[in-house]
Amino acid sequence: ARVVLATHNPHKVEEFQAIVAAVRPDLEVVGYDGPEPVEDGVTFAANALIKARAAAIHTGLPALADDSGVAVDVLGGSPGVFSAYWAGHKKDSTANLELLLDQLSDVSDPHRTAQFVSVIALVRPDGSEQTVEGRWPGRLANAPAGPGGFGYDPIFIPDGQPADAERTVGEWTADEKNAASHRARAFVQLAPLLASL
Ligand code: ITT
Repeated sequence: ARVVLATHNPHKVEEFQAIVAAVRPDLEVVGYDGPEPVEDGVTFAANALIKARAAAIHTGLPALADDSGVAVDVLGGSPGVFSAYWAGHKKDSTANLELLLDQLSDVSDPHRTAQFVSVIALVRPDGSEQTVEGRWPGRLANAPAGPGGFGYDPIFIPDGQPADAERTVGEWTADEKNAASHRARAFVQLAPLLASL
């Protein structure tokens, strides 16, 4: 079976290919370079559906789209759906994470909790739609660390690590991230819905 992945973010493409290969190796994921719709939803689910619908209509294939971000508890869930543009209209990951660190400069460790959130939408050519959500709890570091991943990975410390050896996702390998991430947690829930494709 084939699905089109409606994203223009090459890091997401790479992560999806690894996650799908581990969970549904028979599924062929094809890229999408069609027009980018306006993402004006106020929820991850709304934006994921906007992107997946556009790709399903454009290609005639079942389409998947991920809308994701980081939700910081002390900021009431922001940046949330605004994660890609937190520091302005340009998608500048360094500026985004520096602004977020600035905003949290007075917030000490026990209060720096956050979650990565991924909502994946599946839109079939017959118009049927489903969404699943994965959350990855953790907290924000005081300074970026590590060369890996993308976006906010260098400042996100996932829960569940040994206290004396905590690393940001920027310091994790791609395999480690793809086995644990919000995106992987969402995809695991999606896998049964893809059984009929
Ligand atoms: P598409 O809309 O084309 O898929 P995008 O990067 O613009 O690509 P989003 O609108 O969903 O995607 O924005 C997600 C932003 O949230 C992304 O740019 C990162 O800043 C952040 N983000 C999402 N997943 C992340 C991850 O796994 N690691 C670090 N940051 C992440």
